[in-house]
Amino acid sequence: MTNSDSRLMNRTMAFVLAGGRGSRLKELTDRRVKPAVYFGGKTRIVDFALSNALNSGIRKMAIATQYKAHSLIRHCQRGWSFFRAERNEFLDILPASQRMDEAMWYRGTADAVTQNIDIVDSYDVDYVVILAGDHIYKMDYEKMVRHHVEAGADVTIGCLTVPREEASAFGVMAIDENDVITSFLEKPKDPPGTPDNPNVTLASMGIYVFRWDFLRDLLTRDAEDSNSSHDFGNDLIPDIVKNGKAQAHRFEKSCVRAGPDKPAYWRDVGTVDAFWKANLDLTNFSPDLDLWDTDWPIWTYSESVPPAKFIHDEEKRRGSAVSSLVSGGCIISGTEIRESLLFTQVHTNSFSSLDRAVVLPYAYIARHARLSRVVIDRGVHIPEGLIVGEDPEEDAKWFRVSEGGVTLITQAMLDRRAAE
Ligand code: ADQ
Ligand code: ADP
Repeated sequence: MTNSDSRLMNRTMAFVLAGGRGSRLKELTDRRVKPAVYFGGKTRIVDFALSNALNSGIRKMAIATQYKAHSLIRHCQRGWSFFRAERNEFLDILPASQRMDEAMWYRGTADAVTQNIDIVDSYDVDYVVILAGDHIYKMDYEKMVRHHVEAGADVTIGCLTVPREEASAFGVMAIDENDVITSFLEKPKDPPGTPDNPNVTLASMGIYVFRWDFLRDLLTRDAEDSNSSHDFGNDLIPDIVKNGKAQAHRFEKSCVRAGPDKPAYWRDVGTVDAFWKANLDLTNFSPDLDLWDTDWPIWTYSESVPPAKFIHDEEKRRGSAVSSLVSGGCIISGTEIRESLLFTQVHTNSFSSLDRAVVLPYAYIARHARLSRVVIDRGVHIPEGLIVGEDPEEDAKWFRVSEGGVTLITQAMLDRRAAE
């Protein structure tokens, strides 16, 4: 490796797009944007992209925010403030602050970069990795940037194979024998299969590597184009595929696996069902996402809290958790918990039970509650004796029951129920 090679990551920045709501998460994104949604007991979704960048050796990052950004901004300020400007390290939070035009929000994902061209210029980098802040995965972006440099591409796009029936939510591509992209369709209604398997499609992960000077020119031209929606997937990527060289980078090449026999793990926890399942998968004997791996840690803002406490006495209280993750600060007082994930500072009470429950921070569960297949929002106060997960019709009267039969409970729903 030459000296300049070893400094590749010093010349690279990560630009994280975190402005879109994530409306399929329903009431979980009423008050916070999808990247700020909690995941995995201690972390939030955005921590995965940011940690990947940090673990890949990137020390210059920007995060573009827009919709309901307060909790995301607060999280980044508290948890990601260890960068040192004097060492030329940054995490800049870039709210759509109408810097270019008083009435202008970010019009699309590309516009979120365009409106900050001067800030990216000030970083003085050669390469930009564009990331979405809303997926759960572990990936070494350095390998992808190297692939981009070696291929001499205009853009390199992270991609993975997805079942064909799920592919209309993605940009899908066809490639040649060198993985150069020959066609690209953004969210096609009827996605094509791959040549060797009609049931799967090669999909864009929404991760792009560009040379900054190339992207800068492209964005400047796009900003002037009144026919453009100023979006990477709709406008910029199809244009490069047609007129330049777009390289596909397969996720398998740079994913960080939980073990040698483990699959390449990537999840879009974009629906209540997917969110619930991906969280509970962590309670498996040997999960496909390894949060304990000290070689590729997921960094976050962590509250200083005491250890989880379990209260159990043989007479009346049976406080226990099996096949579960229980975070710091929890008090499990006489509650039986199985296959569940409890975030920080959850307090549960006697004679209650939780089964396959995802419980966000600061939730309180009173006595005699019986909850199964639920997602409980932050700070929710579950009243005494509430039973959920046994009568879908009754649950659907008050709460949000997903297609997969998972019940989402928020405080607003409980308040409505109490007022009846
Ligand atoms: P989508 O999944 O539709 O497609 P998109 O809505 O473009 O994703 O959002 C990508 C990221 O940008 C998200 O993290 C979102 O929060 C953020 N974002 C959206 N609008 C924004 C705005 N105006 N300002 C700032 N940030 C914004 C994209 C690609 C597909 C690809 C999928 C992979 O277009 O080709 O397959 O991602 O998930
Ligand atoms: P119950 O389960 O009968 O509803 P509580 O949960 O109110 O009872 O209290 C049970 C026990 O939990 C208490 O005796 C105490 O030891 C512990 N506990 C309750 N609140 C706290 C707290 N804020 N900090 C530490 N321990 C607590």
